[in-house]
Amino acid sequence: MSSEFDALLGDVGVERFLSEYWQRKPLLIRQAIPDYSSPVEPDELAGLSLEEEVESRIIIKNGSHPWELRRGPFSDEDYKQLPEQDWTLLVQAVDQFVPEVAELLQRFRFLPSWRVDDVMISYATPGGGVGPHFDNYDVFLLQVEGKRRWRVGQHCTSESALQDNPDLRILREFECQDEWVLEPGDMLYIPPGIAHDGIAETDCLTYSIGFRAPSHQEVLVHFTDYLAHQLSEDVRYSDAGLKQPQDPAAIDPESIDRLQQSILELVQNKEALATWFGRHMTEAKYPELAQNYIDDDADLLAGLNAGYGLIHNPCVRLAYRVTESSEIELFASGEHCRVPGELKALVQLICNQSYLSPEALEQWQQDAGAIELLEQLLDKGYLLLERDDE
Ligand SMILES: [Mn+2]
Repeated sequence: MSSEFDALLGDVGVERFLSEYWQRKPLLIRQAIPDYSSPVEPDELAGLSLEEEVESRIIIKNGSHPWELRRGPFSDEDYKQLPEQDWTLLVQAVDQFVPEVAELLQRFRFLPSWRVDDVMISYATPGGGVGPHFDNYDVFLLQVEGKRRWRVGQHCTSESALQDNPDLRILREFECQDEWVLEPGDMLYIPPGIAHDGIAETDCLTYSIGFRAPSHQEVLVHFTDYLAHQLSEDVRYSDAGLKQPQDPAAIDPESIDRLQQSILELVQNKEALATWFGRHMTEAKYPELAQNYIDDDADLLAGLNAGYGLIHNPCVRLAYRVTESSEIELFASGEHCRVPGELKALVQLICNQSYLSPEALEQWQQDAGAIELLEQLLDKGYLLLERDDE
């Protein structure tokens, strides 16, 4: 089966990428996106790192100590004091600040969009890098400007020995298994747990398209917390029919069985699990930022009539699911709402299209439920009125 996304993956294509490489092994794709021109120039990236709400770091290979980490926001003065080379600037979640960068994510829609974490952009001077390390997330490293040498190494776990560095998780050992020099347009996929090390050969700009996966620890803690909030205080441990214990001080296996039975019944609630998961996976990275976009005067119908469409708030993640009773649960920024199954096509449009034109929405304008849903999303600032040409 061919897919519109095949070109991004070179000769491998989507189907083979998913069966052989995704979460399994690295893949180098030469000219994955030829002629990609960065919507953000290095000086604009540095400009972003001066902003309070932007998460940025500078790593200097031989600073006050090896691999010195400095955290933003930075000042012009900070930049003046940097050495000639051997340093890198990393700016997190640029997709949330620059919609043209978010556009890049459209090319990765052969993967669940709720798995996307962010697009981090790094600028490096020759010799710059963050040291050999591994991540728990899948990442696609797109070389956008200049050249960077990437080496990939062994499989790592939380047991892997790290260097004695207060700030960065740099591996003590690196067993190089492959290495390539990436040029503009080339892309390298690295699965979780694979050691990698990228060193700039020239001034260079690299985009990291990162995917997130919750740890089991996170799932257990947050799902049970969500479940617990829905339970009333009067459902509790019960031992009606208790036999007189042989030793009143002993916790007997039957008591543990009762307890385990009630826990299993609680966590087996698949609908609650699905709702929690949708909320969790759409939680905003920077919830405060999303608020900045709210326009209290926005009027949906007037906007549509005036030729405005709707775009996603760049800080908001959206997803949906079909419930057991065939209703639709729409998730946005860690919240959810339920709408009738008839609105499925609208919800799909909302979640998948980065721009909803007035024409695309025309058929929904007579549907009170549809209008109510869109107005709700507009009021919350999850969708924004915008003209196509803006
Ligand atoms: Mn990495």
